[in-house]
Amino acid sequence: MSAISYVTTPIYYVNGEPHIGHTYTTVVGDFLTRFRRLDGAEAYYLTGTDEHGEKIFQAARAAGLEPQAFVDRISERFRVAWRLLGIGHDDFIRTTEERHRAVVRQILQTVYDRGEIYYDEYEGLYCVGCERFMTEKELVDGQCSDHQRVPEKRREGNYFFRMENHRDWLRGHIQSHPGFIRPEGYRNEVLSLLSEPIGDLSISRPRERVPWGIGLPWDDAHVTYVWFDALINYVSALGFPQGGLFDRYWPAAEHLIGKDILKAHAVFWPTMLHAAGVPVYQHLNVGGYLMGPDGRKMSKSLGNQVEPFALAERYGADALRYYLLKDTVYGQDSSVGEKFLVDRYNADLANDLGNLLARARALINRHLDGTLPAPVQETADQPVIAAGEALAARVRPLVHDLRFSAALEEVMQYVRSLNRYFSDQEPWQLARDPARRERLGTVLYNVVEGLRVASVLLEPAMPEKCRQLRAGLGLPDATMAQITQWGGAPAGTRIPAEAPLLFPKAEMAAEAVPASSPAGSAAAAPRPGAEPASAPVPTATVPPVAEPASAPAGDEISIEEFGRVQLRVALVLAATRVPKADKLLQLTVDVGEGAQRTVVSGIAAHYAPEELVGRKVVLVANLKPARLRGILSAGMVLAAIGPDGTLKLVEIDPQLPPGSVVR
Ligand code: ME8
Repeated sequence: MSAISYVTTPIYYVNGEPHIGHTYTTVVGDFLTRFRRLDGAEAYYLTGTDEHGEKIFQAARAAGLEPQAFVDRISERFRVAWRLLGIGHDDFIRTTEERHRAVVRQILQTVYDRGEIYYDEYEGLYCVGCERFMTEKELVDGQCSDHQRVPEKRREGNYFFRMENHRDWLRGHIQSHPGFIRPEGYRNEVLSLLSEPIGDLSISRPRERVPWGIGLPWDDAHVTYVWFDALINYVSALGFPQGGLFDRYWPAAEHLIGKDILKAHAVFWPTMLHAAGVPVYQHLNVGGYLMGPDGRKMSKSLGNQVEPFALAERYGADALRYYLLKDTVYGQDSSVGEKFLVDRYNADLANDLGNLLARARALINRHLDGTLPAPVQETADQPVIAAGEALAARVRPLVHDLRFSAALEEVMQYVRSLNRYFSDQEPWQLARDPARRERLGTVLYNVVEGLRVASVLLEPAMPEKCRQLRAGLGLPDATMAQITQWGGAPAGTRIPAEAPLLFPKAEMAAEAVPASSPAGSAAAAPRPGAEPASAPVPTATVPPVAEPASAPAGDEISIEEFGRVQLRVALVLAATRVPKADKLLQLTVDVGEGAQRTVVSGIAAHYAPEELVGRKVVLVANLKPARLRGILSAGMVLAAIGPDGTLKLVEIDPQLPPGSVVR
């Protein structure tokens, strides 16, 4: 593998909110970049927003805003979205930035000076959704199939790029570089497209019709066609043509796109580069489409949209990332939905991974003084050890071949083999026999080391959770080079006595995540009237930037009155049902007072007792004790009531120690 990696996503249009399709491509890019970086590569990851053109101009007008104010607002939503999902891009480019505009003008001038651009009158069918002229052949029943609308007939004076002149060269290049466009089906699609004339490309729009764009350097009455402008982001972000980033990363360029923009990336972009005398990219990786849970194209009218930020809020960003990578085959279309996510989460993350971690931690803390012992391996340990050592070697080529789901499945199979080892060796039995202490230590060491190995290979998919997994074992972060030798977890490591439950079992929400639901907190809920009714921008799906707080409702209390309520972080140590009481659970909690407290809580219809152990909740600690069904309850656990009456515990950052004051 090349030691340099430069991965890009499409720059997304800012005429609407970030959605699951954008999320998917951006998560794939983040995964690829993190994987390579862990594997020793010097990796650079670029994303951004596409902000010029007719479509954006129309959307700004409909929102009643100046184009710049409009694009500033939506572009920021994308930044916030990627922060929420743990995307670690190195740069975020916007086409309205001067650093980009200058490079677009420079490339246009070069191509113009080389005689590759001419002026002509043109009549054709234009789809504003695609922002391009369509050929009759591309239409289905006279409509653009991507946007389900009849393109407009347009006649206007445009500048044209002599794209057709580069067709033979491009065909030759694709034929002699098998990995240029992948997976292969898309390569064949492009070769077939290139087997007939592709014509020249209109690269300008009259400013009087589209005032929102980059003026042509030689004729300011025309602005640059949005695709010619947007594609250049991949080099302008690297500071083209000056050395530095461009020289380092461009030779390794690898674009990730969805199949909807194949032609622009596989035909327009390489011919543009060729005409400008710039080497072309290394790879074009084409992803399939995510469909609704019903297998149909997602649309507002069908109500089958999947809202990524509501899902991330409910199940965690890493769970969503993992699910998108694991349950799709890159390059092919896949159905996605909340139910599928919950099933995948419970099977792989809560059961296979989280459970094993919790069990190993509990045994080490209970029987080995919370210290990882040195192993003394036996023959029975060989399968797990040997498989661990070989794992990275199996996963690497799968990632290289864009088979992300298969790569993650390899790691999960290994986690399952660790689970089998754990149950075969029965460490809880070994713990009963003082003479078998060494054997107990070895089995638990191997499970911990195996979890460490898995955590490094899963980290590109779940960066935050994998770090937490290692923290729960007292282990530092590691690279792939540090897992190839068995035994990297140092004997003598102290295992923290407390750690949050990594993947508490998930239940499908009573109601599916509603379309256009806010990204979580009540503060992010769309406020009536916040957006002009006619705006094509859907209601907030990412928390709007700087929402003002809403006015207090109902009776007011003073800060002093509120101060009398003592709220404390409580760790649930045990939970049981209260006999003959459907609604009540008896909880044993640690509120950092030395002694434990008993609290009776009316949440039995909403939580199973075993789900609660290990969670940190908020307790009203100075509530007058009350006797419920004969049990003295010393405090009250806070929960929120959902619209349908379901109760959800108010949980708190698991890093906080029991007894922490909440105010
Ligand atoms: O096309 N499933 O921006 P865009 C999977 N600005 N991926 C999807 C998807 C779906 N249902 N819907 C969208 C543009 N995508 C241009 C790009 S690049 C120089 C300019 C993803 O906001 C997929 O990656 O319409 C697709 O290519 C991209 O979003 C289109 O985003």
